[in-house]
Amino acid sequence: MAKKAKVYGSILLNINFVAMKMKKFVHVCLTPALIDQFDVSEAIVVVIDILRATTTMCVAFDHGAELMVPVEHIDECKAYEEQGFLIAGERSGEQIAGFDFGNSPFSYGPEIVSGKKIAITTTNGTRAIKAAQVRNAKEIVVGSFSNISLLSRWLINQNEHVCLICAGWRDHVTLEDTIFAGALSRRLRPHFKRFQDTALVAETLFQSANIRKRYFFRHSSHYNRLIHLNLQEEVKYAMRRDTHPVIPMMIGDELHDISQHLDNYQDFKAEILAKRPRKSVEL
Ligand code: 3SL
Repeated sequence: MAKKAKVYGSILLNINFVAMKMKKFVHVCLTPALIDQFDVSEAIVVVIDILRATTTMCVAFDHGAELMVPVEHIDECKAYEEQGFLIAGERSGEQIAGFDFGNSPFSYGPEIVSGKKIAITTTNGTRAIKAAQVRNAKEIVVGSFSNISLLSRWLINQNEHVCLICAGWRDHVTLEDTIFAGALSRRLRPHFKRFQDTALVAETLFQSANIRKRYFFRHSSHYNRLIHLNLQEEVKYAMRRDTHPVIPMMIGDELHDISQHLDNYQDFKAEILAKRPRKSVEL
């Protein structure tokens, strides 16, 4: 009898857990200009900048970077040099003069970034991260095709609302970020109950893009911008799946890879926060 009660008890617990999970929503924010339509304080935000910032961040962490500090402004980024950081900066696709790197995933080889701290500023990607941060997002993680499987599995296990923020281009919607949001949303759909309409918009776009890849590329404005800069190989690289299975998460003002601590990332987070009560650099 007691054994039966225990079994029923655990079935009920499981049903409750699944029901709780099913109440969580997935929002897709198509451009940072729409971010105030969402209360991100109760959600895990995934920042998406496929070409190229969030792809490049995944590469840097997979190649052993210790941490990255995303900042909005060029001077702010430069100021980190004095603290021994490598500095990475891009505007309109091109490396900022005097910086160690631009935003090319190919510049972040293990021999260059392993064990290093990197401050980074990009036109849209780092700006989207900061936009989520000032709105007190519950957590902020970085998404790209290169970490899609690990990231989606982790999101499914968190039992939290999720908001996918596309960095876009200067507040405009971009095809590649929306397509990725659709790919991720599609993986989350069986595990979440409530999806905002933009999630379906993104998923539908992802499905069409899967069938007509060339058509979508040819019409993507940022793809064309990068092609003019002779960066077609980078675009191809950014579209490859699961090449860099890491989960960069904002902890304080820093991005850290939590992929080694997936079961209990909160302990890792507390450890980092205790070790580094550092404030952002004063200008
Ligand atoms: O906008 C950004 O943050 C960048 O990713 C743009 S670029 O691909 O480096 O041009």
